Amino acid sequence: MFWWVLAACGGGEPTDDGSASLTDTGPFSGTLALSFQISAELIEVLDPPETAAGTFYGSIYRNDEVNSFGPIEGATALGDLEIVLDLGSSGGPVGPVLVTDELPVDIVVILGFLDTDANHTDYSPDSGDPVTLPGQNKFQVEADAETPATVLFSLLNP
Ligand SMILES: [Ca+2]
Repeated sequence: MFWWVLAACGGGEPTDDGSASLTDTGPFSGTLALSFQISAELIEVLDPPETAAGTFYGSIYRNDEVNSFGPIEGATALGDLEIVLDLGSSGGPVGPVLVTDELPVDIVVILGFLDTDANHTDYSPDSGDPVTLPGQNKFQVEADAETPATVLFSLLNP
């Protein structure tokens, strides 16, 4: 019910099996094992009948391509995420639900939204969709390791 997609414009090169590989990863790379969490307080203010369930649409960026508002102009995602989630009534954390493909050893930021009303048209959140904030979703990718990472929704898109 979920899959991992490398960004088509992420500097990858097609390989024989049709997948893509990062060209600037170098010899050191690692993965993140992603879990997801939303606060119970945020669940309470969701617009009924919406629940903390839906499809998460997001992207992974290098920390130096993100400011406190989001990706900077010209930022290139290391990869995109599309994951069906149900965080229940407690808000989780739920997971790990996905292990990413190899990422460069760097601090990365996961930005995205939970489309609780299943109405996205251009991979953008509309009013009331839970979103992740840059400052709370930075993760260090460790070399040759699968590092646990919990993505937190902490705001409803205004
Ligand atoms: Ca939506």
